[in-house]
Amino acid sequence: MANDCIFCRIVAGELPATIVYQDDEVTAFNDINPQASTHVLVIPNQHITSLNDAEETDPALLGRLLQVAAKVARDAGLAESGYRVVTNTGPDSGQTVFHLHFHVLGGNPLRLPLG
Ligand code: IU
Repeated sequence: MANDCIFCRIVAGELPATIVYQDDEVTAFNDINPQASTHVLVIPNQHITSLNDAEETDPALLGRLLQVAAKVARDAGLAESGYRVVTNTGPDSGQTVFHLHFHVLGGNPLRLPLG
């Protein structure tokens, strides 16, 4: 755990969040500033700064994050209507929290283009 990391503190239960899924490896919680009707963040419980660290990360954990993203979307009723899964990486992407997270967005038509 990184003591100065807000998402590590959410995983540890030290900061409040509406957690929609949690297991030994992964936590999912509602984004505090939702950009869609459903906006959930899916994060590893261990501190990983961003997708830039993917090559040093257990590939099974990376796969698990996407499985949980799909489960969260299904549980929110988005399997048929569709949803978007996004991870921002580094300054040009607008990443503001430096603990790897996948945004799961849906529940209304989503804007394009992405870039
Ligand atoms: P980004 O990809 O790093 O820009 O996304 C960070 C997200 O974390 C952003 O959507 C924030 O609203 C969200 N968030 C949160 O849900 N709870 C918090 O305490 C903080 C940020 I700080």
